[in-house]
Amino acid sequence: MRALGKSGSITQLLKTLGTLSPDERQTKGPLFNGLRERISTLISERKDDLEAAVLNARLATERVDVTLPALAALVGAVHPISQVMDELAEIFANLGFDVAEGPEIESDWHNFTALNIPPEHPARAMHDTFYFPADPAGERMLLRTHTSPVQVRTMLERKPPIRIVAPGRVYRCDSDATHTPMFHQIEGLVIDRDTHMGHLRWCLETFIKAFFEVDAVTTRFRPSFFPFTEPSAELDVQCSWEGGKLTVGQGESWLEILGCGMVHPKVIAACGLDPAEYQGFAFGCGIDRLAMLKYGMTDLRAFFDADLRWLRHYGFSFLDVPTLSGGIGA
Ligand code: 2NM
Repeated sequence: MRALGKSGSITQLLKTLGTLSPDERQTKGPLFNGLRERISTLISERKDDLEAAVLNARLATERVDVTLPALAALVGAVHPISQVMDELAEIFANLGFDVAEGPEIESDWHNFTALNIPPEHPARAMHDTFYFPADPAGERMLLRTHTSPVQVRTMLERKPPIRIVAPGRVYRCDSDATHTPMFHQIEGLVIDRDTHMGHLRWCLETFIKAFFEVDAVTTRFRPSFFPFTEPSAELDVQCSWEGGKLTVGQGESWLEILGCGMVHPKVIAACGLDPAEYQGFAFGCGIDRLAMLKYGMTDLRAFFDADLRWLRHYGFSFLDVPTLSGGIGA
């Protein structure tokens, strides 16, 4: 302003050019103009420097270090079901199981027929199935009612020995205080030449001890029925409700944990394996219920309310997610 403004010194100097003789103008003109150029350049350079300094000062104070952990209390939280799925994957990985996945929209054959539940079989009524409209050939796709079709696909694709767990969403047309139309299951499958129910029981007891973090569990097999296993059993584990608090492992009561059995020879054959050569066990378990038992939640429906207050109460910080084996999903 002081030099280049309307009444600035340089502007004034330039104005005097008009009053000078042509000779003087010839020498002073370039001199004054050079001076104006030089001052103008210096000013704009200084302006750039000052602006850069202001920006750097702001960057220094407003810097976001993206490598710092976010404040878990201010952002989201790990959903208890995700947490439990991670825990289960970890536990079974340590027992030599791979995690297997498959589609949630399944064919009737993978969800039922291959599992020894032919069309019109009364066992289909046990599953309140969500069906899609039939295609021109009359085939209806469905939302899988259990994760067993993942086991079917695995047997069709891989050669034994097979050791997998299949965790995931399953769907049944059922909704009340203890049922949601979508819920989570984990099923396990072991197929080899001489796998038997002793292996099954050891495997399940080891899993329960690891999951509930107890050193000892007493279990019992209760005879049951599933079309895809023979024999079939339900596994109960002793528990205590002393002081209104659930302890799993030992005690005066029994807790129903899961269903299991030896894979039916018809299922082994439907999945392309020779039942005279291969046999094995399978089990299935509700993840939502496991989460409720372990973390003391009372209402199943709250799992799916997406209520941040509930999630902050029960949710997990992503900072204390259990160490997952490198092998999972890899
Ligand atoms: C259960 C109980 C018992 C099961 C069986 C199979 C397959 F595909 F191998 F035949 N998968 N899962 C099974 C067996 C599931 O859920 C309560």
